[in-house]
Amino acid sequence: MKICRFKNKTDEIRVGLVTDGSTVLDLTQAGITQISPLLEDDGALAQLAQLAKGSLPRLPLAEVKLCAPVERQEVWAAGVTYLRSKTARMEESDFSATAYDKVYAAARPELFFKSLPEKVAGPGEPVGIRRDASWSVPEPELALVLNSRGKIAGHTIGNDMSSRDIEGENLLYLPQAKIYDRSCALGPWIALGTPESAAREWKISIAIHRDGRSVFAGETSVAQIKRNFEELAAFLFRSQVFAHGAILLTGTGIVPPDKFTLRENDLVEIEISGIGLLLNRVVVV
Ligand code: DO4
Ligand code: MG
Repeated sequence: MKICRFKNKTDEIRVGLVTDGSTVLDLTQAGITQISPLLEDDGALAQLAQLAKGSLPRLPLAEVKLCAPVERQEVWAAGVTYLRSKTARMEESDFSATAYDKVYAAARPELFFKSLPEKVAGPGEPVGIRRDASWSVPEPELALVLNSRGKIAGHTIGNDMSSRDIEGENLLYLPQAKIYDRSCALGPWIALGTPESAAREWKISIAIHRDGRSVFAGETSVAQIKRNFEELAAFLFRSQVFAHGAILLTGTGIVPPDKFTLRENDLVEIEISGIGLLLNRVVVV
């Protein structure tokens, strides 16, 4: 079951249920004006199944503007959770290679703050590359949608846009490589209620187009993530309260070749088989 935030013709934000690939059921008409209470409620799936059978207004998906599926949740990210991410980062910086090697094997994962909710780019909105970076890449990642109790209530697609030259120069520059305008995209919606065992069967793929032709494509599988999701969520919630819940990106397993860097106007398409497709164009910020 997939829930989304969308804008109707009068630009009001609404909450919707994506009932098939092409229709949105307007849940706002049933008094559901935010996604967060649904994430808190263990009975949400049953409630939504009931509403899906009712007579709420249905809108064609193609006619609504989807918004990032985040309200007041902070966005965090896990790093070096795939072997591919570890080796790419060790090659990118001899200076920090040991740190990446150690964190991959350590009991405590790498977790870093990624974005305030209001700074997240939604489906169809631009993602940014820094004007002072020379090596910029998208990082296609499965995102866990956690409620205030740290429970995984759903999953969405995340893009952890990164400046590899800045990160590679010195590990202490990581926040600048990771956090800047439009460096985080989420969407197109939240898939609710998928157990980890089923989500681990999903494939993650990325396609980057430039001037109408493909310049990079890659695929990985969620099963390649070294750590389990409960473990990542539990570390995030250690000694920290998230009253509105949190979004946790689970790391990237797809790294373009070293000669590849994003350019303005590139189109980034990220697909996760059990969720959908997130599409964003690149701007220089
Ligand atoms: O340590 C740097 C960031 C790692 C990361 O973002 C990833 O592995 O996805
Ligand atoms: Mg990442």
